[in-house]
This record gives sequence, structure tokens and C-alpha cells, in this order.
Amino acid sequence: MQSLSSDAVLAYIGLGSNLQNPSQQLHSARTAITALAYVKELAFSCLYQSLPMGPQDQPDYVNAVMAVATTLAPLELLRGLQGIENNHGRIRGQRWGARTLDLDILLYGDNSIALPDLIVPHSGITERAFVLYPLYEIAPQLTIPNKGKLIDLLANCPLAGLKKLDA
Ligand code: A4P
Ligand code: MG
Repeated sequence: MQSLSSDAVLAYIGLGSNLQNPSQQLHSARTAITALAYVKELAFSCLYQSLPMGPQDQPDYVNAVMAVATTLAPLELLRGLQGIENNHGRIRGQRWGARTLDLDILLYGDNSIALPDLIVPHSGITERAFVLYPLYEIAPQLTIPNKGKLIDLLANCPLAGLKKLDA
């Protein structure tokens, strides 16, 4: 793994899958993210099983959150993650439909980004148990830009069927 300069940014990535062995998809994605140039893994949450948000006629999801240090610019990181999604057989069909792998940039330092292709903090972050609980596991002290303390957001977010999976 390459070393990162001191101007690296702490970013959080949300991982999700509900097709073709979701747990394996997430393990493989973790390896691929760590192999990206200028990205270093700092932490990886447990895997969580969650009920689908959106169309209900799809399998349950497996979700996790990863913390990385990166010197990639936000859009460079997004393109790297989209390449990994594509390599995992991601087919973009129905919005919120079933997928082999979804990689979202949840946070990029304390930046607020509003570009046509990239909204950070990720929209919906505050209402999604499958994001907030794994995030809390690896970053309990976190404050989400313009949204407040993670622990307060969690207190207002029902589990909605979220279950931690055995390692
Ligand atoms: N985009 C904008 N901001 C970001 C960001 N912060 N990170 C753009 C990543 N991408 C971002 O995404 C559509 C576009 O969002 C991209 O082209 C990118 O430029 P996509 O992955 O192609 O499509 P999508 O994922 O179907 O749409 P969307 O709105 O991103 O959905 P979400 O929010 O990713 O939710 N239920 C459970 N239980 N667990 C899940 O993980 N995931 C989804 C998808 C639905 N239901 C789920 C889960
Ligand atoms: Mg997405």
C-alpha cells in the first residue's frame, strides 16, 4: 500500500449489496477499495443485514461502512468507486432496485459538496439505519456536516429490521 501525505482526507464509504452473495461482494469491494491508488483503509464495520429501502420485491441487503484516508479529489474517488461497482457486475436499472454492489461516498472530510454527479454528505444519510449504525460502530464521535452529531441522529433512527451479521 502506498503511503499518504499529511493532507489526506478522512472519507466514509457506504457499501451495499443484495445480489450474488452480498457478503462476498462486500469483502471483495473492500479489497478493491484498499487497492485503489491514494486510498488507505482506516476502519471497516461489521456487516449488517437490512430490509430493502425502496421497491420491496427484492432481496434483503447487506450493508457496511468503511473509513479511508485519501488524497484523491472527491470526483476521483467517485470514479474509482464506480469502476469497482462496474467490475462487480453492477447493472444500473431501476432506481433503488437490486444491485450486486453499491458504493456511496457518505462523507468526505467535513466538506459539503453539491455537484451534478456528487452530493456529500450523501442524501438520506440521516434517515438510513443501514448507514448510521455501522457508521456509529467505527466513528461514534462523528458530527455530520450540517446535520448534527451522529449519536443524536441515531437516537431518532429506528433500527427498521437492521441486524448485525456474524463475522
Ligand atoms: N451520486 C451523487 N452523490 C453521490 C455520492 N455521495 N456517492 C450520484 C455516490 N454516488 C453519488 O447512483 C446514481 C448517481 O448518484 C451516480 O451516478 C452518482 O453520480 P447509482 O448508484 O447509479 O444509483 P442508485 O444507487 O440506485 O441511486 P441512489 O439515489 O444513489 O440510491 P442510494 O441512495 O445509493 O440507495 N436498501 C437497503 N436496505 N440498503 C441499501 O444499501 N441502497 C439503495 C440505493 C436502495 N435501497 C437500499 C440500499
Ligand atoms: Mg448509489
